[in-house]
Amino acid sequence: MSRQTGIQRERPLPETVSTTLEHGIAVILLDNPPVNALGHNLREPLFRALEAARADDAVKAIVIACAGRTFIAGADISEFGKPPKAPSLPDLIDLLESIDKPTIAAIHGTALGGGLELALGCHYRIADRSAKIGLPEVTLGLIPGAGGTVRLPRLVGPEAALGIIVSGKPIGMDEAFSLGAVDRIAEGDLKGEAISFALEKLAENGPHHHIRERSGKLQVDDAAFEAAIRQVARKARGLTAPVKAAESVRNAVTMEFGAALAREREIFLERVASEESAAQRHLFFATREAAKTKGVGRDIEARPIARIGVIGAGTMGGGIAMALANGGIPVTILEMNDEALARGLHQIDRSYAGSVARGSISEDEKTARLARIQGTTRYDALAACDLVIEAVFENMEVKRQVFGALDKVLKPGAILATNTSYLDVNEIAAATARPQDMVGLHFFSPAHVMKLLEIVRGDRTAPDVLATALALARRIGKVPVVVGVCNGFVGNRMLAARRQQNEALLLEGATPAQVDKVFTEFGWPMGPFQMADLSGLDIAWNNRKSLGQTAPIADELCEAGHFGQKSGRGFYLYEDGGRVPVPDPSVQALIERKATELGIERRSIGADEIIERTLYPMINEGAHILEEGIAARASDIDVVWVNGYGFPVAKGGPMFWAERFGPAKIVERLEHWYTQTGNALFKPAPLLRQLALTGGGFAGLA
Ligand code: 3H9
Repeated sequence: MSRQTGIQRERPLPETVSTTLEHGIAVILLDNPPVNALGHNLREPLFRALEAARADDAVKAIVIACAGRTFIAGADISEFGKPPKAPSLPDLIDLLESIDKPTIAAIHGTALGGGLELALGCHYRIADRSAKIGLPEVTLGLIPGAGGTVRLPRLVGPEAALGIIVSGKPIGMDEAFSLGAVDRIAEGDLKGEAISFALEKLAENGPHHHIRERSGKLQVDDAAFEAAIRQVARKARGLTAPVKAAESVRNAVTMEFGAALAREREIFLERVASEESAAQRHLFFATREAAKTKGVGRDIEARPIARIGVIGAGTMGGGIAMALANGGIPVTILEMNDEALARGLHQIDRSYAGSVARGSISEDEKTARLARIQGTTRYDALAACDLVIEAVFENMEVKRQVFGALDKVLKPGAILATNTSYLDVNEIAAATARPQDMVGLHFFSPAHVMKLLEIVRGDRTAPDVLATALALARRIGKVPVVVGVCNGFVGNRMLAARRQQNEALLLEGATPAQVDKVFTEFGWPMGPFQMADLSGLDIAWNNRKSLGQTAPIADELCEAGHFGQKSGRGFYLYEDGGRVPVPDPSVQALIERKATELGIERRSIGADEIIERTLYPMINEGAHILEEGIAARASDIDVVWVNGYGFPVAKGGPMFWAERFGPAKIVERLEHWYTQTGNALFKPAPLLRQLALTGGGFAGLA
């Protein structure tokens, strides 16, 4: 029998929270779609429901459960940075901890961030076998702010808590149960089992301890724990949140409960106000927005994809095949002849063997992934594929031939995709009788590692083809951004603008090490010359030759056999086959000689100038891309750069950074360089000018 509690009858609760009473157990059900985020609209009625249940003598125990697809996925991220509204999440947890009746969180889906913290305010946790729990706050530039860093160590031990908190990665139920984070795994009806669990606990007649009263697990091996904390700082890559989160976990061990909690709150509020967190929160929403595309609503159904063909088993084709196989999709990979095919398959095998050796996958997983990849040298073997991705040489004629051949063998409705990184997708589509089925799928190398997938929408690409590409990206764990057709699309087009001044800076007085240092100090993982050495100078050289372009310094380096890391010399010297770049006097001599030959007088170049001549043109190009509608939103550009090119996460992407840094300052310096050089690269884009005048953000202009 279930009945509404008396208190609820007197004053009906808002829709997000309802309470029912079953066998003396109050089940407080939260229903705040889509993910039960703990916004004020949920906190306030939940507070009242808990107070009511605490006061109601008919209530012997309390179960907190959620409707919909998941338990609480955390605080409502969109509320951060706005004036706080009571009750806060810590208020709610304080209230929970004032309740002596057994309180039980019934978890399904994902209990994340504030959701898990609320569950840690309960005496007990029961969870569905498929549930996950975690504290992902560091991925938003935050630390848990409602007791996560203080309570979790008491529940699972400081070392395990540290790992969960600084990685931000959710854990599954086997691990959660063995650590003691959940008390029971439900195998069937979660709500029913939670009520039975509550009745069991009542029958045991207590005592029921809140986590704040438990300290048995707080002992640590000091040296090992401190070493683990130092390791966090080393791996943080310039991000503050993981370091601060680790500090807070240490406080949980060294400070008394209340003091540690108060300090956690202080750090949390500092983090909420930080630029780093603003940038990461921006990226959270930007990533989700990027997956939404005009004309591709929920009503557009994706085409079914059971097998995918990949043309070309080189670095790119092999990487794409692995990305698909890793996502569980059977792949047929086509090469021109048996020898090239064997070479490609061998490379895939070696790459997986490397993953096994590093411990990132098991031998069984390697076998399973390899079993999903079949090789062929015959186009008709692709007849059963639902999608074929071409990853052959970047030459329009070659591509047109490939798609002409595919057109003949593929079934109606199969999708044709090109991995071209700059060619005109519309022109390739014109080589087929089905341009509506054609799309660009631009993966980034190494394709099985890099998260970004630029989905290039041709003039005639059908909406359900785009829906399929978006669904595929999700299935294989990529971050998709839909872009329009232009040379280089979003990423490579802006990269070309960023690169244009590199050699000029060297000729005018900078050194490769100086330029690279400015980049790494900005937060990039490496600078452009280290990057060139890593990817191989010969590749760009061949590209230049095929396009009739030259680069005075890089061309001569290549002629002298400086191909980068692989040859031990590039813009830098790499001693004993190592990867540490050492400035090379012979390269410096070459730069100086070239400057003299070209009549350029060398001078001292500062960090600001390097930023102004590399980063600003790239932002300017981003503004042109927006003007032309190649990207739908400035935030899409940010998603491209963070996921495909290593733009520092802490700065939120080039367009977000530009908005925060000051468009007026950027326009002023672009104008300066335009006047100095007459180079169109520096001519401020009208949209950027407009932003400089009006302030606000790119989104407001659109
Ligand atoms: C925190 O808790 C701080 C506390 O320690 C302290 C507080 C004092 N807020 O991802 P999806 C939206 S920090 C607001 O596509 P999925 C999302 O934007 C928080 N909105 O679904 C999207 O909206 P739309 C710690 C949120 O099934 C829609 O929900 N928690 C939030 O692929 C669907 O999202 C986290 O960091 C939120 N918290 O994945 C968890 N979460 O449809 C963040 C989602 O308009 N969330 N939205 O585009 C996630 O990781 C995933 O959303 C989840 C579901 C795994 C839950």
